[in-house]
Amino acid sequence: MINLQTSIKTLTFSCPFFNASGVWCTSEKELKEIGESESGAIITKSMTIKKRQGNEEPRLYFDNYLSVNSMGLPNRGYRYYCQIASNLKKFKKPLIASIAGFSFDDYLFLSDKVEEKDFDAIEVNLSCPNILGKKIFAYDLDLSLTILEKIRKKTKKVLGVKLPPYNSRSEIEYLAKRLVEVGVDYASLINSLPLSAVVDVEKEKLVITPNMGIGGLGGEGVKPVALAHVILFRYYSQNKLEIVGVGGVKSGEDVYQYLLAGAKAVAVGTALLREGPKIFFRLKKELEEILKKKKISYLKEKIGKLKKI
Ligand code: RRO
Repeated sequence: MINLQTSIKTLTFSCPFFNASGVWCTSEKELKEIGESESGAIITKSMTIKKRQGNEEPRLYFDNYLSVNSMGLPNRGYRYYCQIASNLKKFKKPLIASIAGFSFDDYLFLSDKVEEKDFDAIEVNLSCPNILGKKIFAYDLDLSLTILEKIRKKTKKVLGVKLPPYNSRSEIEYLAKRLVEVGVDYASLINSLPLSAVVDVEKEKLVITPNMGIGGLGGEGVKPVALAHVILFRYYSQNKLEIVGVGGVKSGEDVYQYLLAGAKAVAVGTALLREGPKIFFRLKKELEEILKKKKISYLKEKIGKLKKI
């Protein structure tokens, strides 16, 4: 028997993968389908205070390699997710509330509201790339840290943060150290790559409409960027910050790469859009096959065990 169990603080994942927030997690029906699958956890679409229709369509494109989206935070509002949380507990897997605000106060309000409910963790999404006129919060490092510090003081739940890609080691070093000091338990690395465009050659058009057709990139091209973030955040936090790897996971091999790099689990976005929740069954089989070949019984033993170059 191969044991795929991993954990982040009090969250135990029977399989080291789950849906990336935003994919297959907006309605109760979708969230239940994630619950019924081999996914190791359930995370909601980032919820805002008021329900949102999101940006105009077409706002999502995907193919065999990539996705680009400018969804604009369509979600049912926090009341809906708080109401259905108890119905999702029966799946006996970690239930994570992703929250997204437009101001400092929004984040505090939302974290208070989900605190009272059956969620096991709060993931603070500071990296939505698609709200025109709003900067990505997480590019203001000190503002982000202040938000997280305030939430940390109020919540007993596991606290995570979803971050965007950065382009300097010094920012990552500063953030990784300060996130540990603030008491953030884990970081989900990384949100989609902002400011991306995909052209349809047949139609001679961009594939999505909102925000001049420019949105967040997902898929296999993102994986090397995300892996570098996993490695650097682990290094600069002296392995104290737990990591969920996000970007381009579509096979058991990809999952294994992220775990070697130090992630405790991975979240699946673009490939989940393509295949639906049955993808988790395939990922499990592929991961077990890799471990069998390598004669490893406990996946946990391999976390962070990338060999020196
Ligand atoms: O809804 C979105 O446009 C969106 C969000 Br909140 C996010 O965090 N990442 C993304 O690629 N799209």
